[in-house]
Amino acid sequence: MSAKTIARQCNLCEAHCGILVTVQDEQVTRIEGNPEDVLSKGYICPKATALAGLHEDPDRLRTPVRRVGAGFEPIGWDEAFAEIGRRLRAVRREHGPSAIGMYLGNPAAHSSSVIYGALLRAALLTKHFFTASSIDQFPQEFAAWRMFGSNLLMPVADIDRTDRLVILGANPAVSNGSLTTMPGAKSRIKAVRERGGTVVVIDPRRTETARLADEHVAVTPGGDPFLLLGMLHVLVTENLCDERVTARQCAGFEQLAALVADFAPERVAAAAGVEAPVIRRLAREHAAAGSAVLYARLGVCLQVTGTLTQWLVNVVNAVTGNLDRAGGQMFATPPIDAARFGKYLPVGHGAWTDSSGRFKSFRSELPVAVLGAEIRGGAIRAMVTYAGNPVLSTPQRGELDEALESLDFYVAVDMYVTETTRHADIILPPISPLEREDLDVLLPVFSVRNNLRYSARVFDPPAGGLEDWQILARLVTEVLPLPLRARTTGVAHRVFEQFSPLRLSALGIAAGPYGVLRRGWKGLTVRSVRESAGGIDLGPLRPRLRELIGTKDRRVQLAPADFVDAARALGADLDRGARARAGGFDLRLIGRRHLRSNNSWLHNVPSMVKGKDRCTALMHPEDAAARGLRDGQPVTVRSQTGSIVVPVEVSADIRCGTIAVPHGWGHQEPGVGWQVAASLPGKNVNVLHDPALTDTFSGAAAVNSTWVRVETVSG
Ligand SMILES: Nc1nc2c(c(=O)[nH]1)N[C@H]1C(S)=C(S)[C@@H](COP(=O)(O)OP(=O)(O)OC[C@H]3O[C@@H](n4cnc5c(=O)[nH]c(N)nc54)[C@H](O)[C@@H]3O)O[C@H]1N2
Ligand SMILES: Nc1nc2c(c(=O)[nH]1)N[C@H]1C(S)=C(S)[C@@H](COP(=O)(O)OP(=O)(O)OC[C@H]3O[C@@H](n4cnc5c(=O)[nH]c(N)nc54)[C@H](O)[C@@H]3O)O[C@H]1N2
Ligand code: SF4
Ligand SMILES: [Mo]
Repeated sequence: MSAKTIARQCNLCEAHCGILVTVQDEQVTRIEGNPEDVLSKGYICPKATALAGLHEDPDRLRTPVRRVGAGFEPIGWDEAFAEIGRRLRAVRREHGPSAIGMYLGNPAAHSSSVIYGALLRAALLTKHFFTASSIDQFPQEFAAWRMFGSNLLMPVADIDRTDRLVILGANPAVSNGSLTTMPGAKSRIKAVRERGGTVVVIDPRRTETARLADEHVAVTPGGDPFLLLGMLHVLVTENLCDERVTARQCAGFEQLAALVADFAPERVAAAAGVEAPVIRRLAREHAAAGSAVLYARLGVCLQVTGTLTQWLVNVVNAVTGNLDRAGGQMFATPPIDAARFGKYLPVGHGAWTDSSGRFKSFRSELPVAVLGAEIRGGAIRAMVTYAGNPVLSTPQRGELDEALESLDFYVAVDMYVTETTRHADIILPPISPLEREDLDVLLPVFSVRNNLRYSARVFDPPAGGLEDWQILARLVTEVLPLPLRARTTGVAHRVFEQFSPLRLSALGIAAGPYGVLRRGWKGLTVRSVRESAGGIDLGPLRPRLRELIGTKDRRVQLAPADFVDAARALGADLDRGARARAGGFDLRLIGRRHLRSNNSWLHNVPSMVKGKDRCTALMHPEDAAARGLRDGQPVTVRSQTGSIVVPVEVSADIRCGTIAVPHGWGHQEPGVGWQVAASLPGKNVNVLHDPALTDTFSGAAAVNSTWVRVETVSG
């Protein structure tokens, strides 16, 4: 048969790079970047080729399976749904709706099937809803909600036009950007310098991104809020703020000025781990640049001070006049303009709490760090997980395995028997990514250019194969209080089939800013996107804060009172450090991502794991020498919560006093279905992180804050 080439996107991470997939005799023979793609312009990372590996992977589930003893056996879809419905309804009847918990993982957000995830969540009416957001961008949402009046208003760094890019706690050269979706981040960063701009990276590690920068500032882990308060002190006391813009756009400048008065660089330098003259210079240069943007992500988000730091990042941008202008922090105008309605959606902070009463719900969710505790305490009796692997991805003191095992019933929507889903009674697998067609309607909200792109199917779905949204729709019909007839005759099911995510998206686009309802026959349609193999470019980001802002006075809140109080109380984190060191925990543990790894789930594709062991503890030569450690030697990394044994990797790229271990490893558990992953298991770093240690405001897990010690392995 002759070869054919199909244009679509790689949906493994947020970048959603355009790819060209060549197929011959039902085999993928080539995956390459699509030069016509309006956002990625031909760039792909090595993970794109993993799509072929996933498609062909013999370990990938192709039919529903039911647990029997220690293993799983295939069952039919109808039988599976009937059983799931019976069991979930029984739990709800006996213990109420909140006894069914739901966890929605990261890949869910990379396909429009997520609409049905939200619908299932609504149908379950449970208070026990969790997502990977609470070990990801929760602090950014919280800061956005308080400053701009909507959690959806997380600003994007306008990297393609800025004169000064300052990155803290992000490594886009590896991650390709998150909540500033920037495929080909390396070229974009290089381009800032090529056009005469400056790039600074603030990170305890000299990362792949730092290597591309003019300057690397090796902040101490958790030191960022001190650094930013010091910068704000300089901006305010040296009159470097853009008064005209601040007066027009913002409220609370006086309170902010009063707060930062106490944070002179000389006072915060030690806590930040950055010398005072550097802090002063960073502030002056940010103010002096034609345009400048501070861009921050996971390294500062997943901290006790996550919300606080994100607030200060936004404040630095706002007071220097860099909010809502080209080259600064901006808001996209996506084809489905969810952010416009964000201000009308209540965030409902604290509408309910976890059983301990300590953790408040935020936009109808509880922080995932309490998941294990809620199950063990009996508040959750059944679980639904969709595209998530919380056993490896979240800190649970290593107790989630036992907790999941203790459930009355657990159903997982996933295509692998993972460390998490191995505890399920039934696993429902969607078809392979290459068998799906999709429209990327979520991520344009955070893209560096406005765009709309379409993914064509590479292969026809196999007979009887279902997409995620179809599986989730069936689960909705099983848990809704429908008359039995509606379920058994499939009426409800046929109704849902009329409302596929693609159709719903088409409606959203028609009603959106570029759609036919606004623009008439020239408007953007799904058909026009389908016909353009690289998607449709909808132009650079445009100023639009006035239209979006949802605060009462329609101004950016520079100084929410509780944030100001928390900033004044910042010393507490230093106290925690002093106590930890007194207890013999003398190193700070941070995370690390690799270009060939994607959270917990690409380790079963051989080309993604070949080469040397990547689950290592990166350590500075001085720290290694002080402990008598050699490169490659296995060491015990111990925290107050747990311990793991991994090889040490000695490198001057990391700040003294800090070690970095990647997450998503630890595939050695019995019964997991991914055999390649199980043969190179690595260790689960999240057993070292204390689930009780969370961002003060949002409850997000603070996994870049953990005090550890490193010892030679005894015996
Ligand atoms: N290859 C690859 N790409 C990915 C992923 C992946 O797993 N692999 N995951 C995707 C997902 S889900 C996300 S959310 C994004 C994440 O995207 P990023 O946030 O860009 O990714 P990280 O590598 O976690 O970057 C965090 C950085 O913060 C630094 N850091 C740690 N602690 C501190 C601190 O206290 N202060 C400062 N200033 N820096 C600190 C770390 O050294 C690290 O360089 O990446 C996405 N892309
Ligand atoms: N210590 C530490 N922990 C971290 C982080 C960190 O930096 N440090 N990063 C955190 C971040 S940013 C994130 S986003 C989370 C991720 O946390 P999770 O979302 O819980 O975990 P993933 O590893 O992304 O697991 C994804 C699962 O979904 C399945 N899957 C993949 N694609 C699909 C699909 O299309 N449909 C279905 N139904 N299933 C699919 C995979 O088989 C896998 O089991 O991890 C977090 N954990
Ligand atoms: S950066 Fe890599 S994994 Fe992410 S979408 Fe692009 S090709 Fe796929
Ligand atoms: Mo993430």
